[in-house]
Amino acid sequence: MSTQRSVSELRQDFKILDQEINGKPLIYFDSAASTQKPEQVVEAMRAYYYNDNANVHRGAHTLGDRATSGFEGARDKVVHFLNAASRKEIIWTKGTTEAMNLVANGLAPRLNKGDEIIVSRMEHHANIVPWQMLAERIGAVVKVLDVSENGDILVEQLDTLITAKTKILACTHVSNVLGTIIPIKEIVARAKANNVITVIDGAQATPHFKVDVQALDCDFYAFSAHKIFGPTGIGVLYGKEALLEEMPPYQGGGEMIERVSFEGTTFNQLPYKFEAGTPPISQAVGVGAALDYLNSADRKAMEAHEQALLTQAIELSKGIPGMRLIGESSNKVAVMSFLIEGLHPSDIGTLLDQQGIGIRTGHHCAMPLMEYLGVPGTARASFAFYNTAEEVERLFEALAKIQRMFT
Ligand code: C6P
Repeated sequence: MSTQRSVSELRQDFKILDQEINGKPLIYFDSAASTQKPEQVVEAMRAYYYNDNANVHRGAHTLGDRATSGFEGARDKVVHFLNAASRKEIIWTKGTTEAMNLVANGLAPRLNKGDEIIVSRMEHHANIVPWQMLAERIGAVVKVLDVSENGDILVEQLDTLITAKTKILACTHVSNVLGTIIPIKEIVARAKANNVITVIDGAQATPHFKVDVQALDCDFYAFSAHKIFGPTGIGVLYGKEALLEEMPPYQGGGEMIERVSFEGTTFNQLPYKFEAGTPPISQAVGVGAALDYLNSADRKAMEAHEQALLTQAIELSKGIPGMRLIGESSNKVAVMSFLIEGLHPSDIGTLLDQQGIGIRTGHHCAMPLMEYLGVPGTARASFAFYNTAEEVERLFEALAKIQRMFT
């Protein structure tokens, strides 16, 4: 018999959810922007500061050793979480955004004028702008992989999009706007067949399902801890060892060096070559606790629960006159972008907040996708395993009321 706790038991670990906003019980439907943190994560970070705080890799003392083992132990947990081949392949970053900037910088020496970088139209700005900046620096060209009307990637387009000049393909695993799960394994296979390096944005995939970077066979994969129930200020770049070895450091300073002299500097081994300065130690401890938390839970049950919430929401949306869902792929995570005729998305957000319901509105840092969809923004409700069917019902009661009163 399984000893794993049910999703309703797990919700009790999220004390923040147990409060009123504007006189109504809080409903948090903005987990795609940042997830809430279970008590176990907050407690691990508190315990670190109360008992173990020191700098890492330096001190000839017990606290330094404890801090180092918490920090490096968390890295080992990430190795397991992503099924990386080695701890050398796991680089701590500030988050997905910094990871993408690090890769774009590191791959610069591989590119020549006129080379091509492919990005999809549904990317977050974090997986567009670093490539545009790189392209500008080198004189390379950014090409766009298109999206179908219901929000899927047009994978077959790669047959014509990839040319002899294509060097990099950067694509998200899950769209933060549409919720679509992209067939990354297939995309990577097509890229690999043409010697194209693949950089995958896992910011919205890692919170929802298990990822295996070796099975995907991608070259790089990034995620942010704050979206997987961990702290802000830290994230991960996974990279294949051979590629990381050949890449130049991203930033210079302490930690990332082997020997410094005014005649020249040599760099530390992986992964430290990419981790200049005192790293985010308490945050790494928090990541370790978040991964322990996920490992101790039944991820399949979490996934099934989220999917049930999504199905319920899609069904209820049919009862709201003028409500239009944005992103109707048959393969998606529990993210629901929508519009209601006659209402601006930001007004929907404000009116829902008055009912204690927190969603996100706007362009979701995906302006090119908004332009393609022909909308200035959307309202987005995103669900996590700690949400309930009653909360989804309350969302739709509130939307029905707003629709009646304001359109
Ligand atoms: N998306 C959202 O509300 P950072 O900020 O570095 O932790 O993550 C950036 C990022 C990159 N890729 C994807 C697919 C993302 O969804 C995000 C963050 C949040 O959708 C905040 S804009």
